[in-house]
Amino acid sequence: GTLGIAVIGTGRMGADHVRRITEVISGARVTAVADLDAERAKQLAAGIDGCTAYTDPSAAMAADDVDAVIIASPGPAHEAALLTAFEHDLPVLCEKPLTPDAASALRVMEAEQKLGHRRVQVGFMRRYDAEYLKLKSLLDSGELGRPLMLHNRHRNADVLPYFTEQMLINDSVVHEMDVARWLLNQEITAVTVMKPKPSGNAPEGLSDPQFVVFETDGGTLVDVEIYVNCRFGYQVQAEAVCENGTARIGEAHGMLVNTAGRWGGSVAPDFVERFVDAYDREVQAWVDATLRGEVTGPSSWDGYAAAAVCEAGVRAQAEGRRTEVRLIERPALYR
Ligand code: ISE
Repeated sequence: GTLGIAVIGTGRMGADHVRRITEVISGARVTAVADLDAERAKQLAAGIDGCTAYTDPSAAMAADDVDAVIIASPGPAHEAALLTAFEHDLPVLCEKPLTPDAASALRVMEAEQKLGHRRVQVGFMRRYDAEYLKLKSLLDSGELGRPLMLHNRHRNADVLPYFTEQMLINDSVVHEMDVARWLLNQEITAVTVMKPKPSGNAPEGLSDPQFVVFETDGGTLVDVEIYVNCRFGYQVQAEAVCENGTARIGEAHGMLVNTAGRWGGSVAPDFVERFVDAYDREVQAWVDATLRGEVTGPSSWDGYAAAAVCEAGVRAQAEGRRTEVRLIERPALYR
């Protein structure tokens, strides 16, 4: 059959998921959109056959033609939307972060465990990016030996004026937290944040770029250069340094042009373009799993672990010192 999906939040990400489900993904259609901005929701719904606009996410999730939910509202609104989805026992693809802090993520995990089965896939879409998948299978093969260090560079051309220091961690570096855990099959045990003299591109009060270091329970050292006003484009790169070799992704992308004594390629302008295939693969995988009655990909545990590391990261950033991460015992449902 065809999955009827409610998309909660019709901002940049939500609207792009509506486009993706309508134009790219097979096996699903958008039957509901919900946003506090009634006008924006109505506009979006108007362009889709059989789609109803709501302002209240609970009303959208209660609708008969809704079989599954994508939560793409701002992070602080995720907990309420997730608990409502659980009330209707609906499968959920929840955009990162699952929730912005460990305590709320724990409440979500508690509620999901009460259902007795997983319901959540978290939107850590880099796990569906072709290059990250290649890197993961190379590391998993053991061909290069044990990973010693993982270098990451995460650059945005620019960010919206309301972007805060905390969002550097919670909204941006959160991806490297998940990618490090996933690539290495290790948990992050401590975070340190260092800050160079801010770029002249950074708005007043935003220390940008920053250098974040994770220690892990497997002894691998992970570093992240986060620079969200680099101006030249959106660039995400990673390099694993192992005992017997290294592997690097995020280098040249697409076409290489030679002309008039010059050669070069282009840099994506933003994450929607750079990771378009990863988002498509992530949502298609979620729809296919849901149609099979399964839940796959990053779980609420992964969302909780990232939230706990984010909390430690924001503390390390504010206090300027190494901050340890404490996780609860991993519940059976997520092993
Ligand atoms: C944004 O929310 C994302 O998820 C992007 O992947 C990240 O690069 C960007 O910095 C975030 O603001």
